Amino acid sequence: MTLSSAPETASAVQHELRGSVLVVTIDHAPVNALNAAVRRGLIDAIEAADADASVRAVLIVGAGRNFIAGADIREFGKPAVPPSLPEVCNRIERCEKPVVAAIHGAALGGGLEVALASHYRIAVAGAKLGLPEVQLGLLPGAGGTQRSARLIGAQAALSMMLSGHHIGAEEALRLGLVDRVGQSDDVFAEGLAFAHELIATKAAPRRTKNARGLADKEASVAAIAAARAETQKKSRGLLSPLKIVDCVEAALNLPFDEGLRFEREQFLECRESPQRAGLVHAFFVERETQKSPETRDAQPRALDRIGVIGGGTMGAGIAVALLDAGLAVTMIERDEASLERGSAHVEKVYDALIAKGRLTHESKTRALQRFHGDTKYDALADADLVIEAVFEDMAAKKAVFAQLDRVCKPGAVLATNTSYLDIDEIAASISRPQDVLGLHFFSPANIMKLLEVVVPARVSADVVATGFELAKKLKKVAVRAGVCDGFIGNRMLAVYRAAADHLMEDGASPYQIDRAVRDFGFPMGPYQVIDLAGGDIGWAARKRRAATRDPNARYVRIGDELCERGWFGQKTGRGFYRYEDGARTGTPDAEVESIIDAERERAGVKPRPFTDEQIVRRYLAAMINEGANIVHEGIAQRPLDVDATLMHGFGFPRYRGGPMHYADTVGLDNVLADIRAFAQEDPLFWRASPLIVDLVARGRNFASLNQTA
Ligand code: 3H9
Repeated sequence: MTLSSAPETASAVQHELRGSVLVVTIDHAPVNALNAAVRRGLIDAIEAADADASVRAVLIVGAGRNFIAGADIREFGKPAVPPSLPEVCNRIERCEKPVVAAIHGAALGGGLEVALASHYRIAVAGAKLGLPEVQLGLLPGAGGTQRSARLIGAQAALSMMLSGHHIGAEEALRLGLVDRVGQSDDVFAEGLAFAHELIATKAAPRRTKNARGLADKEASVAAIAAARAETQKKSRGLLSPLKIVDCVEAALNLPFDEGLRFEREQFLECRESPQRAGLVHAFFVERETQKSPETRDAQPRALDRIGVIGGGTMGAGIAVALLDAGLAVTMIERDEASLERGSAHVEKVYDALIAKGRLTHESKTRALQRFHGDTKYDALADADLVIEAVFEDMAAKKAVFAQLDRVCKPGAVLATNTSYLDIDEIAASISRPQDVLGLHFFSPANIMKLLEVVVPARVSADVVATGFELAKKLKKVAVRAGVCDGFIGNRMLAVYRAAADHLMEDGASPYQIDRAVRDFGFPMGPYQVIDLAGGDIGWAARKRRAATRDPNARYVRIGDELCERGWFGQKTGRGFYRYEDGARTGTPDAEVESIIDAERERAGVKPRPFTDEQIVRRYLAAMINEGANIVHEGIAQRPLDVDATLMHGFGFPRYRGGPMHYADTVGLDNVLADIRAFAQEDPLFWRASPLIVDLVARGRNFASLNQTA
């Protein structure tokens, strides 16, 4: 059971006496975040409890689906309003009557800190307890580092805070984070019974600051040292993970109050940092992108039986993503041999997961029970949604859609996974254009979080809403995109890769470019990515576009030179890097450098040196400028949709919040000045986006365009 919400006019925290228990209910929809009103209300309630002799225990519960989801993230970056959360937690801990926190749903971050400051804790089934601050570039800043370590020991506390993962009620009981798990899911009844029991047994307040979880000093020192070594290796670009370790060390070595002061200083430093701003932006972006005019206005259609056309890498990856979400999948291939290959591809994805220990044979068997293959389109007569993933050729796609038009039931959603073809043209080729949608997955489709929901002109709103609903089922970040060559992500990729190629021909080596881009925070540089994906893919696209390319546009031939030698990257053992004996990490190749030298000479370029910073500035200016064009043309609804695309499909570091957020942090006027300076050399490539020019003229930034769609 969950407690029902009080009317909106009611205050964010109510308290009422139930016998001798003061029941304090936090009621601040949607997730009981600890904004100023809730903080004030909690202090008032505890003051009331201490002042009233008839109160013998206090029970804190949350209304709605959660206990408390944490500090109010929307307050960060704004002037602080007292009381602070540390003051609230300290006041709860000082209460002279026993305080029970009864937890259902989320008790996260500051929410768990309120529970830790309470004297007793009970959780019911479905509770999620965690300290996820690290995922927002923060650390628990209301005593959480000091109290959690004292309560459950250094190792368990570090593991919770460094991973940011939440745990369930049973696991919390095992760790000693809660005292008991409720017999039923009625959190109010369970909490009240616990409070009455404490009164009956004359239990005194039990303050977590006095808990003995760090008593084994040797074990604590070892846990801290191990966490520090591990964190130093893993937390590139992030500020808070090492500070979390420092705070737990402070919990071990300092008196409680000094530890709290130390934690506060570290917290404030993190809160004011750009990486916190980037990660909080990312948090909201991931939620905002799910909102589109269509999801607001229309209901999704049914989504149980799904068809996938094509069993290549993409089709198989999509099938696995669907199966993993519990959906039934029918794969169509043109003949038995192709179908067998397609099924084998699906199995291979699962076998790779089993080999890595991420999946059991039983789970694979269970998933494959929902998988069927067929060579006849008629097998899709019952499908609610079909995703076409055949090769990128307009005639082939139209042939598939003609079949779908013939066999699918009325109202079935017909989606294409094309990366760049004109979906309006595909839609116009059949009798039901209103049912045709783009669902653009990224490889590997069962892993990559991004799904571009591409919206053709004649599609009906409920079909678009169905695309978003599918993304939700697949736990993907859906971004609404308009129809154009490359949609949002690949269109931007083409431009910033061209900027990288220009840098390479002008004098930077591909190895320096990759390093500079990695040091910025991308997991890989552009040339490593080309080698991983296969250089032949881009080569084919370049050949396809050759006829329509502006003859005056700069064209760098280095990639073509490598492909002409059959150097397609990892799969051929050579690309921009050498991969000796099947190695997955490449080594620089002197021969590639001579090819680059020869191309520079052929193009009449006198090579010049670039610093890593200059490389990153050009790379990002190209990315930001094209992102702005995409927003300007309405292909992306808002700058935040571009941010989500780059963070979830193209490795843009989350802690930098995406290219558009990043542009705001460096200042749009600075980005514009860079673009104009680069345009001196190549005015055709570096044309400032009208959107940037307009925003700079009006003294505004991209964030000002990020209202809800
Ligand atoms: C912290 O606590 C710091 C302290 O240690 C120190 C302080 C001194 N604030 O996710 P949903 C909004 S840091 C404000 O779609 P679900 C969210 O934006 C915090 N708003 O629902 C959305 O708004 P909208 C540590 C918040 O059911 C709506 O609530 N805590 C907050 O799928 C529904 O959210 C965390 O990091 C917030 N804290 O999942 C927990 N949280 O409707 C962050 C959510 O306008 N939250 N909103 O789009 C979550 O993980 C999930 O929201 C939760 C619910 C699991 C709670």
